[in-house]
Amino acid sequence: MSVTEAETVSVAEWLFAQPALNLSVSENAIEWDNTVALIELMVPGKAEALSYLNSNGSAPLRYAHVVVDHRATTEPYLVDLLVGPLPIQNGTIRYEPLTYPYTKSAGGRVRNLDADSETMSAWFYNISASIADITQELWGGMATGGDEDSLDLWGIDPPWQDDGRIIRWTAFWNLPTSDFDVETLLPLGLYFKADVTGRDPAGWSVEGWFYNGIFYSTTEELRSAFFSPDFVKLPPDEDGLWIQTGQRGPVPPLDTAYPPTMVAPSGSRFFVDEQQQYVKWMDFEFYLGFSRDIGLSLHDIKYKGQRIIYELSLQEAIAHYAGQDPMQSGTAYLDSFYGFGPYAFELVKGYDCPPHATYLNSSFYVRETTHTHTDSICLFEMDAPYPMQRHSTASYVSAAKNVYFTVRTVNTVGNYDYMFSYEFYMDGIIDVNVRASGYIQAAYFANNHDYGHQIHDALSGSMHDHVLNYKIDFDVLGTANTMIATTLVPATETYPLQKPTPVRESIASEDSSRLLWGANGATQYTVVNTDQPNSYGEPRGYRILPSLGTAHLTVQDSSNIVNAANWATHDIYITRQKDSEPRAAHPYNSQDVFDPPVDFAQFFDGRVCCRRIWSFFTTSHSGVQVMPLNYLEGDPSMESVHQVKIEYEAGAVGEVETFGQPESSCQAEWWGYKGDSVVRKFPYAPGEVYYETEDVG
Ligand SMILES: *[C@@H]1O[C@H](CO)[C@@H](O)[C@H](O)[C@H]1NC(C)=O
Ligand SMILES: *[C@@H]1O[C@H](CO)[C@@H](O)[C@H](O)[C@H]1NC(C)=O
Ligand SMILES: *[C@@H]1O[C@H](CO)[C@@H](O)[C@H](O)[C@H]1NC(C)=O
Ligand SMILES: *[C@@H]1O[C@H](CO)[C@@H](O)[C@H](O)[C@H]1NC(C)=O
Ligand SMILES: *[C@@H]1O[C@H](CO)[C@@H](O)[C@H](O)[C@H]1NC(C)=O
Ligand SMILES: [Cu+2]
Repeated sequence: MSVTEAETVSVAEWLFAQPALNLSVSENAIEWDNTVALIELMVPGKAEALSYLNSNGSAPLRYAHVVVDHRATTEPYLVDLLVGPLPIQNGTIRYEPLTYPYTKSAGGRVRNLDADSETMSAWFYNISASIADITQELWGGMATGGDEDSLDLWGIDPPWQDDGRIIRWTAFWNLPTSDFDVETLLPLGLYFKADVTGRDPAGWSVEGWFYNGIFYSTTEELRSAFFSPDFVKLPPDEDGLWIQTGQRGPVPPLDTAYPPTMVAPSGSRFFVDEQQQYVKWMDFEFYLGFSRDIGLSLHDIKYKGQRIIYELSLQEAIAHYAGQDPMQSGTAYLDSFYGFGPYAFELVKGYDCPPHATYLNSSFYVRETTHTHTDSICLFEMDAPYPMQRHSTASYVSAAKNVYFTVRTVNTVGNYDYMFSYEFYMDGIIDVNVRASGYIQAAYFANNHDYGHQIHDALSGSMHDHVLNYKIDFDVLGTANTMIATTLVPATETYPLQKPTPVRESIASEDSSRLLWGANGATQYTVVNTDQPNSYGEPRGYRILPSLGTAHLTVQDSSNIVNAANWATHDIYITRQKDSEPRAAHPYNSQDVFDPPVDFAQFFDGRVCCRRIWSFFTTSHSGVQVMPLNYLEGDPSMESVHQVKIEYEAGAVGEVETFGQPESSCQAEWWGYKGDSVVRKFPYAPGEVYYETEDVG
């Protein structure tokens, strides 16, 4: 799936030999040199790939996707290039701007607002150094960029981009005094606004300061207010035990005994081809992909030998903050800018994944090197703590195990750890869920009461949304899929009793395909293949539903992100599959929020949707499920040997059926099953306990 080591080496060599690119080696590069930011495999078009997968079509030509960080110019830009075909051969190899996947028409280019980050950082330190007397008096420290600093500076992301100006608000933070990564919990409540348009620091200017709800339009104004007798000084947030992890406080009863754990007595019951990145578990099989922008993705997911999903992948994650101060109200991280792939760190065995899990490595390209995160993807089976089905009667009880399979990776982007789990169930369900951990980015408490609860002496929990967007390219039994929305509505006209009537509607146009889950769970969204009915004539399909509470972005018409996250406004989007619309977002959308490389809103251009569709949905700290609907005939729980049927009568088990499951010391004991014990109360017979289970109706 990914580019091979030899391909990466040859592409890099060839790029460095192209005079027009004028590349410098990253290690020695300064802010005015061009560098290679990325070399990855270009994912081939779907039509080509399907022809290869389904018929005897030839393998799609391989191309590299390259990003060049073009800084040897007064208007620095990042440019996406297509390089190939691979392997490199004289005469055929060429590069061209990669433009077709993007809505922005700028030859694959987007401006780079971070080209001068080192100079800008030095310039910001000069500003904070100019008020060192104030920071000394407020917090006993300075931010100068030197080793003696106890304060740090960083600010909003993305910068404000109105009227062609680039405005950055920068905040003061206390540096941690321990080795704990707690800086995002140490805001100090002082901010400055700077116009940093262009590349020349001589043209940059401080536009004001903000402290305790008051805006000062110049440094002199801040200074004279600060040294006036009625200036209100607020306390700092400081590192301490209160934010450091580790055991403290009384140990709960029995906590030092080892907790229950799951074991795999027969070893792993799935197949992994590390070379092909191919996984097979029970009736599911698929391929894993991995990229800088989005980390892990799943491809060609088949169930019982037939493809149901061509691609299942994260598209983007946003963390949009809100608050009274300029840092909170100006922050809306678009995480693929930083990339998920580079932050898929090694997993903690027994904590991130159970002790019996299998691990895979992942790798990513950065600055002419390839880095490998060892054991950063885990795969494991779990026995759910509830059966798939059970039933009790007066003479027998039966139950079937609910064993499911998980592929997991954790990506720590800055202060946040996202745990991405893809779960596969024996009844055909696929559940995608995301959990978040790590340190929050908290707000300074002053005047933030309406936006969060106070959580420490000078700290406020910051109000923010996390919204994640996934692409599911459904291919249920082929590409001719239709999206059906079925809504239950109470009707009175044609029925003698008022009862809900399902109204079925197929989503025919992209104009009407931005959807919400619907009130009271009354709307069912289903992807069906009308050419593939089951034996009752019902089209076989998959239902899409939230598996935990989900939400779209609360903030409307955000001036921070403008058109950069138009994928976050609804719960589910249906669009026709097009090779020119492979992704809902682009890692550099934050660099030009008015005209980002991918403006997802432009995917909805009103053409009548043919019957090839794909869909997105958004979630927040939550999950989404796809579930077979009229897809299977019969009960998949009956296929597994991991069932039990215990026949019993009068307190004794007559027979235990285990359907050929292997003996194991881990197995529970069923011969003691008794059913109800009965004691007669009139006439009272406490010594004559007998066993009889019956329906007491
Ligand atoms: C090539 O890049 C260097 C900086 O690395 C720059 O000084 C030079 O002007 C560039 N040459 C061209 C032709 O753009
Ligand atoms: C596919 O191609 C292979 C090798 O060329 C050939 O042996 C096989 O019969 C072909 N199969 C079909 C279905 O055309
Ligand atoms: C391509 O051509 C150049 C110059 O003619 C030569 O130096 C180089 O070895 C050739 N590379 C390959 C892969 O054939
Ligand atoms: C920061 O201040 C120092 C000392 O005055 C000066 O030499 C340097 O150029 C300044 N840096 C920037 C980026 O303005
Ligand atoms: C992962 O990387 C480590 C260290 O390079 C290597 O020893 C191991 O074999 C790799 N594992 C797999 C599954 O490729
Ligand atoms: Cu959060």
